[in-house]
Amino acid sequence: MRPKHLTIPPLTPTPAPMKIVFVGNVGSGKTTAIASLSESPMLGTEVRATEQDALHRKPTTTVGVEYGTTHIHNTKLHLYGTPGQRRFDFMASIACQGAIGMIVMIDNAHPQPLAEMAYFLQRHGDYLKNHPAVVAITHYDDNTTQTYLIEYHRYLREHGISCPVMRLDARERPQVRRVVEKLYAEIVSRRAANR
Ligand SMILES: Nc1nc2c(ncn2[C@@H]2O[C@H](COP(=O)(O)OP(=O)(O)O)[C@@H](O)[C@H]2O)c(=O)[nH]1
Ligand SMILES: [Mg+2]
Repeated sequence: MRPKHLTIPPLTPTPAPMKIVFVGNVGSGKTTAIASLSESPMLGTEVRATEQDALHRKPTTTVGVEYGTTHIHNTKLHLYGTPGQRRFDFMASIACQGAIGMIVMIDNAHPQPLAEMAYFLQRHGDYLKNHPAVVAITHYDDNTTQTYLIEYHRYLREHGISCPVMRLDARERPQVRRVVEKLYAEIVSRRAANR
C-alpha cells in the first residue's frame, strides 16, 4: 500500500477564462458598466465625440476597445467594451472575435430605442446565431420616454430572437453583476445543451 503522504490530491481544474463583449449605443453605459464591475483598472480611450447622437449625453465617447476583468463562480471573465458610434462598427466586430457571449446595452432615453436595439442585433446577427446574449436597457431613471421592458420583449419575440432582457443602471455594480451572471448562466446552459 502507498504511504499516505505520497498520495497526490486531485487537482481542481481551473475553469478556462471567458471573453464577453459589450455592444450598444452611445451613452448606454458600456464604459460605466465595465468600470463598475472590473476588478482591475479598466483600460480604454475616451475622446470628444463627433457624432450628433453621441453629444446628447456627454462630451466624450469611447473610440478604442475597452478592457476589464471580473470573476463569476471561479471563472475569470475578460470584459471588452466597444465604441457605440456607427463609424467604429468595424471595431465592435473585431472585439467580438473569440467572445463567448454578448451584452447588448440600449439607452432607453434614445428617441427610438427599439430601432437602436434592432440595429445592434442586426449588426451582430451572424455572431448572435451561434452565441448567447443578454439585452440590458439603461437610463430608466433619468428620462420620460414611454418605452417599457415589455416592448423590448415583444419586439424580440416578434422577430424570433430569444434572449433575456433586463433593466440596468450601469453605475450600480450589483446590477451590472446580475446582468453578467445572467449571461454566464446562458453560456453554461447552452454548453450543457450542446453536450
Ligand atoms: N441616470 C443614469 N445614468 C446612467 C445609466 N447608465 C449609465 N449612465 C451614465 O450615462 C453616461 C454615459 O455612460 P457611458 O458608460 O459613457 O456610455 P457608453 O457610451 O455606452 O460607454 C455616464 O455619465 C454614466 O454614468 C443609467 O441607467 N442611469
Ligand atoms: Mg464608452
